[in-house]
This record gives sequence, C-alpha cells and structure tokens, in this order.
Amino acid sequence: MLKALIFDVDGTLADTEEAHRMAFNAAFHDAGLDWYWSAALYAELLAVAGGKERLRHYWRQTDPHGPPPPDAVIDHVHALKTRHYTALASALPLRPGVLHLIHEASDAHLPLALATTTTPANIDALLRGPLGSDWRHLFAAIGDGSTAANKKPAPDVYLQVLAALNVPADDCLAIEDSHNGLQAARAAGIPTLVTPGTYTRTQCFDDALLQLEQLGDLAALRRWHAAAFAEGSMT
Ligand code: XBP
Ligand code: MG
Repeated sequence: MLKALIFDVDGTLADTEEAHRMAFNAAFHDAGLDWYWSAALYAELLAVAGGKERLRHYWRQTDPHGPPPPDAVIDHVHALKTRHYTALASALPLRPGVLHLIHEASDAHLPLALATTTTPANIDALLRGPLGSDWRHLFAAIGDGSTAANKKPAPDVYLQVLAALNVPADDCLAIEDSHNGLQAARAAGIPTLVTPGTYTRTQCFDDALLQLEQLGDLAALRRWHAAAFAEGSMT
C-alpha cells in the first residue's frame, strides 16, 4: 500500500537543468574562465550528479595531466553559479501535474519527501514561489546536497528520507527524471516512476516501474503502485 511519495527536484518538480546550465556559464564569465558548456556538452556532463562534482569532472577533462582543482576554486565558482541559478529558479514554473499532486497528497495526509543532489538554497528558490515561503511544512523529510556527501546514483539521500519517514521502501514511490536518480532510488529498494525531462529523455529507464510524460493524479499513482505488487513485478 502506498504510504509516502518521494520527489526528486531537478528535472522532476521543474525542468530546471537549462537554468542550471545558464548559471554555470554565467559563473564561468564572472570567474574569468574561458569555459562554455553548450547544451550538448551539458547533457553529457549531467552524467555526473552534483554541481561541484560536475565542475571537478570537467576540470579534469580539460587538464587530465594537471593537478586537481583546488577546493577553494570549485567552491568559489559554484557559489557564483548558485547565485545566478537562484535568481533564475525563482521564475521557473513547476512541471504540469506537480502542484496538483503535491496538494492532493498533502490533503490526503500522504507523507511527502524530497531526495535531491542540489542545494537547500536552490530548492528554496524553486519552491517558495509556487508553494509559498513556508513550503517546507509540506514535506515530512528532505535529503539534499547538504545532508548526503555521496550524490546520486548513490542511494544516500533516499536512505536518509526512508529513515526519517520510517516507512518501508516497498510502501513508497519515488518520482525521478534521470538514470542517476532512478539508480539511486532503486538501490534504496524504492519502486520508482520516471518523468524524463528535456535533458534526460534519451537516458535508460529500464528499471523504472513506469515512464510517464507528466504526472497524473494520486489515485493513478496508488493504482500503479498496487498493480506493481499485485503482479509481483516488484522485487
Ligand atoms: C540534479 C543535479 C544537480 C543540478 C545542479 O539534482 O544533479 O547537481 O544539476 O545543482 P536532482 P547543484 O538530484 O534534483 O535531479 O549545482 O546545486 O548541484
Ligand atoms: Mg533530477
């Protein structure tokens, strides 16, 4: 029986990665770096979850034999990026069906959680508009880039919210947009529904319970979750 919904943030609650890409490029300009991440390159770099991890990965790509980038430099560029992103995110709409589902689940007293690799500042910038400045009261648990050092596809943020929810993984449904996110949720044993975003729709989602273009209502999620166990398709 479905006892909790766990939402990923970037790409799932809103199609945010183009804003992240623009923020990274603005930060490179501010920092005097002659880097530019095209949409095609960013789609490749999204294989690395976490903005700081993505920056380190790219730095090593551009200078494979040089020393690793100093943490202070990565932290500085990422702070510039977060400043640009939070300004952009405040104007981003939630994906179709998300707001309705969050309010429907909340009205039905179905616990909700967030499991993301992004930062608390980015989550607040995205959600305070559509959900209000007190949006945190809608979520029983939040696992994010500040609570888990290991980013997706590691299951850490999902394991954290499962412990906080005190609900068995089988009784939850995770909603994700990316292969990394799907892997993280499945590694935590959580049945997972995927709603691919602009940057992730060509990724592999073989282990998903279901792949949807957009979220439906809570009754549909309950039916899919029940059917998955009735068929025994969930291990
Ligand atoms: C997606 C990510 C994040 C964003 C960039 O997070 O991998 O790293 O791309 O945000 P989600 P930061 O788990 O919500 O899909 O720079 O704050 O990491
Ligand atoms: Mg995501």
